[in-house]
Parts: sequence; structure tokens; C-alpha cells
Amino acid sequence: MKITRALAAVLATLLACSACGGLGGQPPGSLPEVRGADGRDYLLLDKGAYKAFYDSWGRLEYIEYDSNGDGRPDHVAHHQGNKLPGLIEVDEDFDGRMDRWESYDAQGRLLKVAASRRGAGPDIWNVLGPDGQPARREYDDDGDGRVERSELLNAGRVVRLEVDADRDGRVDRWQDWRDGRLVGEELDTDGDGQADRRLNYAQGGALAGLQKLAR
Ligand SMILES: [Ca+2]
Ligand SMILES: [Ca+2]
Ligand SMILES: [Ca+2]
Ligand SMILES: [Ca+2]
Repeated sequence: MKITRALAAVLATLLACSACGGLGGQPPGSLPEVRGADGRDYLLLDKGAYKAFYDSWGRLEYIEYDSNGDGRPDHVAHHQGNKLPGLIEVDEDFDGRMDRWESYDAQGRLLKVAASRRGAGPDIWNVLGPDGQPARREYDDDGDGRVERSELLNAGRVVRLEVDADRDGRVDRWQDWRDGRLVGEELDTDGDGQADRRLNYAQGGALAGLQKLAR
């Protein structure tokens, strides 16, 4: 994958430089202090295509990487003092706005990839299962920063759909899908966050039963 390769190259360069330059835990006193994009002050190790930002204790906070040489970072790896980044932001089309966000665990395993459908921050998330396959897709369809639709996947197929239809922040519809067919649905009709109705559907999609659920 393009991003992983780019990151590996950046890390290799950085670690090589740490070995020769005395960084990596020691206060890098000789580095210039700069103001980061977030308004905080950092010590900057400027290597041209990539720039590593350290806090005053020499802990690596983040790395900016300009892969196409247009002077704007298109990869930002957030380390927050850790050897491996927990989050990598990517500007895939080089327009100066980030459009891909990758979350990693402490071992460097990819957990989640977010993308932007509107160009205004993440609004779709692909969550990977322990086997590295997509396990869940989450959508912020109205762009308010909150997820209101989630698909649970099994071997690439949707098996369950969870929807916050009234957008109060709580799921109120749970749909079960089998072989591409809606087989049942549970509803929270009184808004307490608990399902209180269940609908079952027959082969052709006709309603086969309506059940009131005990509380
Ligand atoms: Ca760039
Ligand atoms: Ca972009
Ligand atoms: Ca939303
Ligand atoms: Ca709701």
C-alpha cells in the first residue's frame, strides 16, 4: 500500500538520523523552535521532504511529509511520543486538504481508515476486524460529525444495519440482512434506546410478522 511504504521510508530515515544525531529521548537542544500548525511550539528537525516535530523533551510528536515536493505536507504522522504513529493523515489529491485518516494500534496494525466524501473532514469510516478484513462501515451522512448509519460486515457482505433515524445520537433501527435480503428489523419507537418492536420479513420482502418486544 502506497501510504505504508511512504511511512516506512520516512521512519527509516528518521531512525537513521536519530542514531547519528542523538535524538530519541534526549532533549534536542540544537534544533530550532518553530510554531506548529496547531499553534503549539515544537523543535523542528527539517530534512526537506519530511519535517519531524519534537516537544521540548525530545519526544517525537508528529512528522510532516511532502511526497510530491509542492511545499505542502501531504502525509502527517501523529506519534505523540510513540515510536509508531497512532494516526496518519493523507492528502491524496494534493489539494492541501486531508482526505484520508488511518488509525493504528501500538503494534502498527491498521485499525480504521476514514475518508471524506464532502471534502470537509472524515465522514465515512472503515473499521477492520482482528483478521484485517473490513468488519464495519460507519457513515456520517449529514456531515454533523456524528455517525448515524453503520453496516456490520461478514466476508464483505452486510449482515446488520444500524441506523439513528431521528438523529438523536442513539441507534433506533437494527436491520438483519442475510444473503443480500432484509430478514428482520427491530425498532425503538419510544426513543429510550431499547428496541421495542420486531418486524420479520418473508422471502419476497412482505411483512411476515410484527412482535412487541418485552422490556
Ligand atoms: Ca505535497
Ligand atoms: Ca485532498
Ligand atoms: Ca451525522
Ligand atoms: Ca435515535
